[in-house]
Amino acid sequence: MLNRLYAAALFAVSAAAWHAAASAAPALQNVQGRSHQNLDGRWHYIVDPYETGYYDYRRKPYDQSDSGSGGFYDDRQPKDKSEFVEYSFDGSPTMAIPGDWNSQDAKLELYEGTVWLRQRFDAAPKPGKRYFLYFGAVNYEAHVYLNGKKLGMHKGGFTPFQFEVTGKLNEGRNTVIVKADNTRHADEIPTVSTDWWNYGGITRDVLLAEVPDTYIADYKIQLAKGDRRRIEGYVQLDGSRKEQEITVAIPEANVSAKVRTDANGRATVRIPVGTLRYWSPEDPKLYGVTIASNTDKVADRIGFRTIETRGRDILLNGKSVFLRGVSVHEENPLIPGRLRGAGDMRMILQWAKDMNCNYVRLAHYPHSEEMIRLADEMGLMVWAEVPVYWTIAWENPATLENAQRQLTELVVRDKNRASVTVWSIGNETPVSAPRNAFMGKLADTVRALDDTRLVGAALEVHRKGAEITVEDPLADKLDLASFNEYAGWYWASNKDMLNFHFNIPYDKPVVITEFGADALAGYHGDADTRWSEEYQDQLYKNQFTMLEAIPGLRGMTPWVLVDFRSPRRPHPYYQDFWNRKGLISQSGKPKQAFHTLKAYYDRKAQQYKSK
Ligand code: GCB
Repeated sequence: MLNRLYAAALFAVSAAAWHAAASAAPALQNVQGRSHQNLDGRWHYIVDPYETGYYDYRRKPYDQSDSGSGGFYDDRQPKDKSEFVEYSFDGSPTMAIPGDWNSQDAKLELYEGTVWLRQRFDAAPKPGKRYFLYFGAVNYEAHVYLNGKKLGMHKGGFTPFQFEVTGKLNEGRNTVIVKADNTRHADEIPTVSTDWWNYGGITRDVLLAEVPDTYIADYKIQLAKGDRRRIEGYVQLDGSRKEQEITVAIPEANVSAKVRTDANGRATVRIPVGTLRYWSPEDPKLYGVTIASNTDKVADRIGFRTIETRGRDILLNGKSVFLRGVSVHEENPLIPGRLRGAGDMRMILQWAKDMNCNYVRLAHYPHSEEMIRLADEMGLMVWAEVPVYWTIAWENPATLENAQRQLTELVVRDKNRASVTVWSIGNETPVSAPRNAFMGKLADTVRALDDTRLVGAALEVHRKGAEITVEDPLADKLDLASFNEYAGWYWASNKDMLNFHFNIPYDKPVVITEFGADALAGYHGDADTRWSEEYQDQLYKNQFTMLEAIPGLRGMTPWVLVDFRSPRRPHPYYQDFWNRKGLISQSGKPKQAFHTLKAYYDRKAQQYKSK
């Protein structure tokens, strides 16, 4: 039901396309703010490289045939000593969920394939309530079964999804089984080639959410585009009582407004407001907001700010701002694996703040909702991105639909977060007619979903003799002239990079989405010694010299905050399967360039304060 609602409202992704890549519905807004039961904890798992638990020996999926049992989702126990069952979750090892499998079992470190995971929980479903089984993220393809019956599937490793399980829950014990498969495919999003670890499994929370029969499925409460005196958005109900009066209240701002939902359960929200304490990195003010219908009520903490461009300026709440940023992967260098909770996330974001950052690029895929909420709270603007990375299957319509759906799931989830200032539609996608068409559609999709943020993409540079430029028709569809450039590392070196200069032919704010150099922490040499801290440090200094000469320079997110694991980085001494472009080492120690970037950002902060 909700699925169809979204498909209708979200125009760009047809219902059929949504079903092709996912039978799951887009997730409930603010799931943590609802009554829920947490299904995290230790889940039993079975590694299934040949997918024996999914296909019969004629390679027919058990869950699509009547051929009976065999599928691991049955969680079968032999009824007597003569029954033949070849698997068992009982007695199989357990892993912590949320958590990637690669870091929890040595034999899974580089594993790409299927793992079955089982959790049991007790439920006491109440009449008049609806229930949703919610997954924060499963990488990459998830098939979900409840009490032996398939609920559906979802593709995409970084966005939430849910299944309605009203009427499907047992009173008492229930069993949820997930077939998670992180195999890379050329026509998926991302594609086979990336520069990060392909962590598999259930990497974010699993919840059983309980809502009333007619409930607040979604809402957007934000300042209108470019207008600090008006809150604009919508409330969407789902259920049998579609037409209701809704109260949107922000007590601290003396706001209490009533709107009525229509026959589709939708109400447009337009509320004039007085001067608010606008959210900014210096004052990350969040207001308590409640949305109440006759049947449901949900509370959130929301910041209000505007973000716009004017010519080459970026304006936050109408004031010129410089994006003092850094790029971040969702990985903990200290405890292997994906970030698992608020503690990990706070550590990473605090490291960025220690460099005097006011902005982070959460590369190259949607980070968790918790991370974005922390950025809201800690005062960091966010560039949020989908994993449309390098060369994907531009001409495959299913790949486009998948990218649109992942982008939609990201925007649906994070549209109420003040910290999100830029939606990024991809990274280093090479110019060609099919790619331009594909990326153009993604830009249209994101603009139609949300017009209150900037739209960016990490473009590539082109060199013409000593000139570094960007020649990309996609730039016309973006708000920022944003690009990656590896002067001094992948081309040129500290010795000669200053012979190059930038010529950026767009009347837009220039934001450098990446530059950087690898440095093995503790390895010292002179500024010409590759892999040394001195090389990286000098490269940053040279970059500042070059970048400061760009008239529209308004920000940067050097690559990258912390060393991160990558299978494409095999050098035995310098890399050892780590990308060493971190400003902080794998053990959490700042490298020289960390201090250099901090000093530069301190100057920038002063410069913009006096504007
Ligand atoms: C890039 C990519 C990033 C890589 C980085 C590198 O351009 O966007 O994902 O990790 O370069 O280190 O080469």
